[in-house]
Amino acid sequence: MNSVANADVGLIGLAVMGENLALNIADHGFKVAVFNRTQKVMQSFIDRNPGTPGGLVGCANLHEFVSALKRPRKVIILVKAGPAVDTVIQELLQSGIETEDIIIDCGNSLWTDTIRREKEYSGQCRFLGSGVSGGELGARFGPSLMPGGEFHAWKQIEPIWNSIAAKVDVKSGKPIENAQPGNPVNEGVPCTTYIGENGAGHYVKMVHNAIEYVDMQLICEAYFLLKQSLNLKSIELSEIFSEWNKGDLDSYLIQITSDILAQSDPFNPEEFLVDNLLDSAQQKGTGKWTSVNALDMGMPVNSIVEAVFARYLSSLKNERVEASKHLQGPTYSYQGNRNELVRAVREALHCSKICAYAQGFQLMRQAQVEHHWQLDFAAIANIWRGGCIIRARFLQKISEAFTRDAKLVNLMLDPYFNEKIKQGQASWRTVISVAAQSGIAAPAFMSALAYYDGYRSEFLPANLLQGQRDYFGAHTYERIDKPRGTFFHMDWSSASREQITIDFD
Ligand code: NBP
Repeated sequence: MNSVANADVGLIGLAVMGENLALNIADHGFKVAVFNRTQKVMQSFIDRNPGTPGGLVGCANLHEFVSALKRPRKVIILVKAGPAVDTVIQELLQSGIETEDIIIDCGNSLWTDTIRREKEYSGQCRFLGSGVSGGELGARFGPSLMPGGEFHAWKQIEPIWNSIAAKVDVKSGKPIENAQPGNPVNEGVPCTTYIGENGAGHYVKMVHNAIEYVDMQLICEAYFLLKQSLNLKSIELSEIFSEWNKGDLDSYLIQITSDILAQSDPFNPEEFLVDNLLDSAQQKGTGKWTSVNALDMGMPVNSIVEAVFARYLSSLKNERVEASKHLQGPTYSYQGNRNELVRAVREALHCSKICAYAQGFQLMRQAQVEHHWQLDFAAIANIWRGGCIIRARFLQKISEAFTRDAKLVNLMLDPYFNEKIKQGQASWRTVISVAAQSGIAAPAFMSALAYYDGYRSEFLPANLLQGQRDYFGAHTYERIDKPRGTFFHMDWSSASREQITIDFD
């Protein structure tokens, strides 16, 4: 039993993320009190980790845990997102947590839950929601941290967040990745910043995850297109991705893709592991939440939604196996130059990726209006440069774009990205045509191009759509030669077909 209140911070939930984050914090010299519902998990954690620089204090119950913390107490919760978070908060409030104490939910909570919790627990504690990205390794050696909530509460945890976050090099913006247990990275710019009030941190983390979905799906489509069209072996594909990682596409996801593709199968060492993995993907919900939110707000995040659907379609494995016996595809097979297709797929990947990020940032722009947040998009891109799964050279360019113009309406309109799409779009279209002719599904590539072509079109066929809606449902229409907000209806059923102006007042 620990009776001295000398721990700098407390952490509840010692599964993968909690365990690693606690060690990261302790490595930076902070004393961490830890608690886990299942006691033997906590005890095993303490036993396995003696002598961390800051020190760990194992607590047998929440009263002991709360008593171990310096005031104002700072408690990180890293339990399964959902009802467990409320259970833990309620238990903390019954165990001595006071008004000035700060509870930080670092799980993948739905941002609307964070907004609700901030209100619900107001006056009982100060509540923050912080996105944590980077998985297990990020938590251990430097994640990207996206905190939201009451600003003064954030200032209290800022020194810890700055210490434990991933760091990027001041000049190049590249992640500094040489942390070791007990020897963390301390120099460089921390990948964390105050995001905004109430649920802003969790919202931005959710969009980060959704962009991650598209990034992964695009890479998978690039892999599959090259594999199918050129009949390449996994090791050849690994070399291609490794080469791509030296240019504009330099990123953690491209790097791990190359590594995965080079891995031999432990069961069959003559074969590659990836060729023996089931083509059925799961998901945990952040991509779906983003898609639902985008639909609610009326924002066209085509590629994000397609990336979620692609996982759903992949999971219909049995149906697909059956359908493959009945549904005919084309007989076309690519006969062109190998290197040209490799180059074109790289361009297609780059252009589609620009569209995916454009959609994510466009969505956040709309969300800040709805929720009265003031999001700093350059800062958000900055903190995604290191620690998180989507870390990439590309993020530096996004940061520069929003630094040039903080009010940039769409990333594709930034001169740098505009030029990149201009350079790559012929190849992008070629790749999509190869995919379509070959019968290879490439939903993220295709939806990204549709987004690009739709967004850059002064005219879309929604004029006809207005006519159709008015014809069958008297939904009215606006005209190009009248001010916006002036509505008309055609009396389609009568012989005279008179047009009347509708006054909605
Ligand atoms: P899990 O999401 O698997 O949650 C397991 C932890 O929650 C255990 O410590 C468990 O305690 C505790 N817990 C549960 Br379940 N119900 C509880 C309750 N009612 N009261 C107290 N504790 C309870 O752990 P994780 O994968 O480490 O993720 C933690 C959070 O971080 C999640 O929100 C996750 O979405 C998020 N996240 C995860 C990753 C990742 O890569 N895994 C990345 C980024 C964010 P027990 O030991 O007693 O069962």
